[in-house]
Amino acid sequence: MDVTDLNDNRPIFYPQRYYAVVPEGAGAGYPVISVVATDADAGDNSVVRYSLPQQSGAQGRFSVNPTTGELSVSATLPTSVRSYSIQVCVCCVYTVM
Ligand SMILES: [Ca+2]
Repeated sequence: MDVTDLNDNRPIFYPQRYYAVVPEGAGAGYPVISVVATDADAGDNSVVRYSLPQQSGAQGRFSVNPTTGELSVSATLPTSVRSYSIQVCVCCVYTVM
């Protein structure tokens, strides 16, 4: 009998909030922080992808690497804005069957 892992766990961020300081004038490609979500499933069922939803607050100035979770600056930040609150989404690649 084969016991197959079901994709029954959603990935979760830990910690749920990250804080990072970006120096003024940081340009495109500046690595801000890496976020990590873990998924309790095994193998392919634990593969996650990161994304920035439209309402993430990133305002086109940040991007996230879908596979590594690295958030980086994608457009030079204006010095007038002192802080950003950005929401990163994580999803499991394989959906529950
Ligand atoms: Ca999963």
